[in-house]
Amino acid sequence: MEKLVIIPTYNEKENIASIIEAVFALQQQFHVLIIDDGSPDGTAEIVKTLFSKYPAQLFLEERKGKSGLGTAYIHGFRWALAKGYQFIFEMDADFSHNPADLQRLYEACKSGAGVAVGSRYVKNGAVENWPANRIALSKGASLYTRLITWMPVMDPTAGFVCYRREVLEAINLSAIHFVGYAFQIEMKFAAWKLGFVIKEVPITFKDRKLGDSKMNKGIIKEGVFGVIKLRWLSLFKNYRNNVKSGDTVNFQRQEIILEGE
Ligand SMILES: Nc1nc2c(ncn2[C@@H]2O[C@H](COP(=O)(O)OP(=O)(O)OP(=O)(O)O)[C@@H](O)[C@H]2O)c(=O)[nH]1
Ligand SMILES: [Mg+2]
Repeated sequence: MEKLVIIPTYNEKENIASIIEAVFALQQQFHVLIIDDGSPDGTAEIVKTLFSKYPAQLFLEERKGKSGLGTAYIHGFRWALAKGYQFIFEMDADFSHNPADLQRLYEACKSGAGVAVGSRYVKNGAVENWPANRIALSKGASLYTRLITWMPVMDPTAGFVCYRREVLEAINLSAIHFVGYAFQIEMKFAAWKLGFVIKEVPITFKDRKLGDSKMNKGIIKEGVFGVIKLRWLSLFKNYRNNVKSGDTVNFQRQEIILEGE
């Protein structure tokens, strides 16, 4: 199996079983890894009840306490690389991302992109049911990130992403600084700085219907200062060299870029 969808969870008991079923109902075959941070609502227990139905496709990593989305994904990336997956996806548990779009992200990476981003802010992308203040915050964050970093990505905070394994191998995951929205920005920034092709695939993002948002002021603050920090590090501290892993993946990277041209 080559495709793994990583879903980080914290108190998602209303969504977790149906999001897992929705991925396994797709025509393309995906494996699913849930990274649960000791959700007090019993999310992990619900995942375990599905093990007997999907013994070879469903996996769970349990961490002790809520440690943030970024570190959950880093944990998942390491797990995925160790198991040999070729295409590694990020997706939320709350149905903001439509599982059917996983196939379109996969196609984009398969046809040459190093990173495929499910994007709200390209032509044919959309946001449904979000209050005006959330849209303003999200669009403002995208504009702000582009102005400061010059990274050519219209939806830099997007959390619906497919990475080719070569991209995750090329990044020194221990050097990633951030855990919230800034984590999503930094992963794309690192991939871009290392020369990978990032392709945006239009998606319709829907507000969660069930469960509570984990968005907070700390996450926004990290984003505001994090973007400036990334720019600073890349201007004066050789960000690219620091975020590059020591592995000999340069050859593979060039191969992907050529494919994407
Ligand atoms: N493992 C883990 N998962 C988390 C943590 N924080 C959030 N998540 C999960 O990450 C995904 C995105 O979190 P959300 O609360 O939906 O954040 P958001 O999409 O930015 O905000 P909303 O649009 O308001 O829902 C969901 O699947 C959450 O359960 C965390 O600290 N650890
Ligand atoms: Mg959400």
